[in-house]
Amino acid sequence: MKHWKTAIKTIVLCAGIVMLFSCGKPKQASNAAAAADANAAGAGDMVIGVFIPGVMAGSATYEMLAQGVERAGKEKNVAVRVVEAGYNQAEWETILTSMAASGSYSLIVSSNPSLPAIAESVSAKFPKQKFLLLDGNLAGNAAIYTVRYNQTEQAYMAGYIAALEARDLGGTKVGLVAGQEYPAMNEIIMPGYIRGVQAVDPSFTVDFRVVGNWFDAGKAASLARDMIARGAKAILCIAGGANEGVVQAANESGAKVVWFDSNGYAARPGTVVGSSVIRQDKLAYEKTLLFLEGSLPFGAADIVGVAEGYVDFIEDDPDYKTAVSETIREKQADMIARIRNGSLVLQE
Ligand code: RBF
Repeated sequence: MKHWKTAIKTIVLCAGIVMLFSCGKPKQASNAAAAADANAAGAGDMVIGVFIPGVMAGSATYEMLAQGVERAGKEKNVAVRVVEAGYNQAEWETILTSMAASGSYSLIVSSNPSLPAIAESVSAKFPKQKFLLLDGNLAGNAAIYTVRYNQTEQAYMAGYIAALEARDLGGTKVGLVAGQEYPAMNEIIMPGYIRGVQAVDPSFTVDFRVVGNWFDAGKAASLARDMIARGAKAILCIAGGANEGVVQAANESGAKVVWFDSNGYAARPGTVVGSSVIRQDKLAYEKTLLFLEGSLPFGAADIVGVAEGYVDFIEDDPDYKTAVSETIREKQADMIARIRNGSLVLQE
């Protein structure tokens, strides 16, 4: 009798875990698939998991994350499994918990400012699980290493080009469309953007709007149309898959768009006038390699920026040269040179 109860309990528990890994989450791993990967790689139980808090399509930050980890895995012959956790943020901790509970992952890599708190809570239940978190900040947990970007620099460079373009179009206003509000947005990115804008002209103002998610391009387009109607001449978009709506709206009315995280000039040549980027693929690759070599400093929290080569502004794209006048490109280049040579210090 007792045995039956234990057996039933075990079956229910296993079914629960299997369901968790197979219900409607694209590219989600099953334990069996993860184990198969490990065997295929000939690396015993070494599987590195990449937890995508959202989906990859339309979010360069996540695409670069997966690319970087996969490159390191390939080089060291270690299997990498990407788990897209989807847009329902309420499910993220459960999904991350099942990954840790599976015991399949020697390391779980992820990225965004909300992950440190989630990973810390998972870590309390599964202390052996190691985490590498980019674009997040947490020091002092022996199972977690974080590294974030100097987003004051990244946002400042975006604000500067937005204001130069707005002034050129006879305006005094620029915009920022964000997927949602979060501390890094409100306390670092937004203030950095305003600083960049007002370095061009202290009287310029920023119209800030929030989509409410990272996928609704229709909503982003209507927000952008309204901003443009109220005088915004250039808009920075940080809204993942919803960015396309901002590009659409700007394109209809001759307003300009500034891209964040990756090179976005090709999204609409002539409309996209700036790309303020992070080298997330490079950072994910290098930190994963460090882990595989046994020297990732768990417990530490680092920050990298322009000086270290992980924050940049793309100036050498032909579409930048066609979209932006030489005079404006020179002004932008001067400002970037001042950040590089240390005469303009943008600390958080
Ligand atoms: N950025 C994206 O590009 N796509 C996303 O799906 C996305 N989801 C996020 C969810 C949360 C809870 C938070 C705090 C941030 C998210 N970000 C997303 C923003 C991302 O971490 C980063 O701040 C921006 O990409 C700018 O570098």
